[in-house]
Amino acid sequence: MNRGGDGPTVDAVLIAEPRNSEHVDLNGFMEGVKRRNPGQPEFVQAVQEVAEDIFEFIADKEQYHRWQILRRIAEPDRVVSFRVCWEDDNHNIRVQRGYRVQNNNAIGPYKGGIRFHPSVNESILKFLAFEQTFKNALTGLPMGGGKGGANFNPKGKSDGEIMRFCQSFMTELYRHIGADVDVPAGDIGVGSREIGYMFGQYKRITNSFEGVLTGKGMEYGGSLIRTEATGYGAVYFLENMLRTKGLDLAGKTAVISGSGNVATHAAEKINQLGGKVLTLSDSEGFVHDPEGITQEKIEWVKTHKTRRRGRISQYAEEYRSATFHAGKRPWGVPCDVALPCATQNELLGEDARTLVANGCIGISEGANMPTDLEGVHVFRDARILYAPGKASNAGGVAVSGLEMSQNSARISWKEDQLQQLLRDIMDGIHQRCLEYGEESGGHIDYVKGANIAGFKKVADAMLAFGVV
Ligand code: NDP
Ligand code: 2IT
Repeated sequence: MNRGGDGPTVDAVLIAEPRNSEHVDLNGFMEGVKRRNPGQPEFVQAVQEVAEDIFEFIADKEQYHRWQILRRIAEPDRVVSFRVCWEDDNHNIRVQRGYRVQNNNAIGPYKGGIRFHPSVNESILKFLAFEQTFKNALTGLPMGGGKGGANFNPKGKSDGEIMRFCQSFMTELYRHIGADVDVPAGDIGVGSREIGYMFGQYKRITNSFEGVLTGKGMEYGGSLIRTEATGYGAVYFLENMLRTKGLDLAGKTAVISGSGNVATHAAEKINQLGGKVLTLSDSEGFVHDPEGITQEKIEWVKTHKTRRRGRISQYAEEYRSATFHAGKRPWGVPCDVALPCATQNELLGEDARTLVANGCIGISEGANMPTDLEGVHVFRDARILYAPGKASNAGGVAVSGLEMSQNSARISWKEDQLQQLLRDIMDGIHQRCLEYGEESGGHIDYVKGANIAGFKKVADAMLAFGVV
């Protein structure tokens, strides 16, 4: 390790006697992470992806070693797990496991979504809360990182069942959150309906009306464009990346996975900017529409898939130009740009190689960690435009941050103001990635840029606090 360079003064004693030997190199550090987090592969993967860049960055910056900063960010402040009981429509008593992972609040209250999906476990929520810490720092807004959820499957549940589950979940969660403590929002399986039920229960239990959740309805403190912000932001980020090569989205073909909140709004913005969307997907397969998934078709998807909880396969029955590919992901469809917007590890190494071989020039992740570690290395090695979710999908949490500001000030900003702020924030994130990600020959490694810029802000705040 190079301990010289232009970093701050080096502690000579520390050089002679490293006190934390496992922090000396990346491999030793990762061995420790694996040992302390058995059976948590998603969490280990997220830490590895960040640590690969951070170890290079801190090689000559002794203070980050001395104060064990990465080690501390990779250990959540707390993981709360709790029982959630509810009664289904047939009067069966059901028991789910709920969580809130509060990863780090060095730069602001914990902030991050709530996920309801049968796959939810501690590993997945710890990875999401860890990623959120860097993402939120990148927005430039004062938000720490957290994530929560439950292994509850909302599919096929009645409205009454959803309400009772949300109320029971909040009956425990309320004691761990607060407008200045931890502010949850939506994620997979949690949209404005679920936020409404949870907000109602929080208000009822605490007898206080405060900005404790974001993604609220407009009638009770929500923000305009929060619904659209993640998908729109991911496309703005892609536009910024293309611009560095003198390109834009006009006439470009896009492959998108998912068909929920993020995917449909990303598709909408691609259309608005003159691109053509070829695919959408869900957990059962993908639809390929060579004529393009136009705005009218996106509206149909929003109504059928999101609001009526239908399946994407029905799209191919409605629009004869489309074909449905059961059990498959869309990465084999040749395209100019790709936006994975469904879930973690949905784009593997071989998918990444296929995309690159087919001439794809830009990837903007709408989902969190959709690309596995091998895929990340394929994209980075190919030196194509590749934005990790912590940079490109930050538009959603950014507008959540703006919702918090509006709630604190008890005002509502207009749509054009918010649209401009979202644009500005995405531009700012892009700029921060350039600052730390620009390599020789002008290539920009956005993974490195995002990891280092996010880390530096949180790390410097932690240095100011000492050992806490
Ligand atoms: P939604 O619940 O609205 O939609 C999720 C979509 O992803 C659905 O099409 C769903 O298909 C699909 N999906 C979910 N799990 C799986 C799985 N295990 N395998 C295959 N497909 C799956 O969620 P969002 O659109 O809000 O979230 C999508 C991604 O974006 C997530 O990674 C989330 O963390 C991330 N994100 C969301 C933000 C937001 O503001 N909502 C902000 C930043 C990131 P099916 O219906 O079959 O389950
Ligand atoms: O992953 C994410 O950034 C989100 N699900 C949004 C979090 C938020 O607090 O708006």
